[in-house]
Amino acid sequence: MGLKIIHTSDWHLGKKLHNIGLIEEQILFLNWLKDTIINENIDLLIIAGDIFDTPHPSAKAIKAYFEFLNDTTSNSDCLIYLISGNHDSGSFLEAPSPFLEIKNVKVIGSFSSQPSHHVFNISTKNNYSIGLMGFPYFRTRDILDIAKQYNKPLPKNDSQLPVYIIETIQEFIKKSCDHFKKENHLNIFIGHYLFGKYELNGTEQGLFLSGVDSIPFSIIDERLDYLALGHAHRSQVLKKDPFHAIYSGSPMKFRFGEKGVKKLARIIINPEKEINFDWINIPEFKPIIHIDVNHDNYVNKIQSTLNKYPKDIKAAISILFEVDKPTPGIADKVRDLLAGFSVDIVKIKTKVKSTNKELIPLSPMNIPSTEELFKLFYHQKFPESKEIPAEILTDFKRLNSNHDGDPTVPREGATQLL
Ligand SMILES: [Mn+2]
Repeated sequence: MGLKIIHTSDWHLGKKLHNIGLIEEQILFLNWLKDTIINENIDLLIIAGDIFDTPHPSAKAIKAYFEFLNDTTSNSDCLIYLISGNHDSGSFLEAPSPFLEIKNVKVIGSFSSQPSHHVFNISTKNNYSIGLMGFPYFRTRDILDIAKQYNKPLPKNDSQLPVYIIETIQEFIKKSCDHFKKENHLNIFIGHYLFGKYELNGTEQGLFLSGVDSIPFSIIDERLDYLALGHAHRSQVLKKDPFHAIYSGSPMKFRFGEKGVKKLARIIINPEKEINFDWINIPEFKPIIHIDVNHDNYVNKIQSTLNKYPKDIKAAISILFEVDKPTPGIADKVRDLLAGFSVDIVKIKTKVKSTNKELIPLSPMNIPSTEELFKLFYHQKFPESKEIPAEILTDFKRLNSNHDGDPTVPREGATQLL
């Protein structure tokens, strides 16, 4: 039998890719995760922060979250422990705790200076005892509060602050570990920070703790066996010995050009109490595809790229069209072509070959009108053309007048400006 744990993070429910909402695909992920937990008899699910993309998520995102928690715990014996990340509101996540705890869901949303607030010793149905330490995202002032409690005098100058902060975190983790039961088979730290040497995918905000941009592994208490980490969106093993330190990564791609397969981290403790770690690949519910094209290849390249994806999956598309000279109507041609596929068009941009000109010189004494600026910009971008094509200038004027008008009135008639 053994004991099975899944570790995930950075769901960012409710996130948008430019203007494209991703919640439908996020719900597909949640349903898949629920089925995986039920089918694989997972005993414990850990979510290491950034559940939502914003502190006050949409009703649709909140509903998806609660439905997942309810459906999963109603159809399995899985316990769920989660912490808040820097995108979450800790108090918002904690508010429904009286109901969530009935369903075996424990939220550690706020950072407390009391170690006991962060530590849980649990027994699973098959008699494994697990220690869990949940450290939600914290700010420098949270650590300074702890230092004050320990009567640690503040350093004399700011340059010593990073070491002071790190030492305080070390002491706090040590005191928290004192609350673990000795007979625990496994002690897990759940955190949402940058640790050790990590690789970012670019969608995370850097965390800077007064000059400390990452927490070194040297301060990790020897009683911890597994660091279930969130914040970096790329799945990665940072350390395997003497403890595991793993970023599960986000369950779906949020950026064009992001490579690799998205994963869940899985920990299995076998009946001999040995700890094993592996990955579970997550299906791609929303391909995020960027295609570079030109006049000669755009039809073939777009069709052959999109034909590789299953028809029932709605990909998000970005197209960069390289042209020799300004060509009105290209975006419409690309749109017509894409109409044959089930895709969300995030952006279609054109780039004129080899224009590498300097910025428009402007002086604060001589600020041109928006239309003059547009003409300057156009001539800089397309130096070979003498005049702006009438069609483009008309579109620009229409857009510009709409923009200057009432912003609540829908803009009509303007075709896509390239
Ligand atoms: Mn984060």
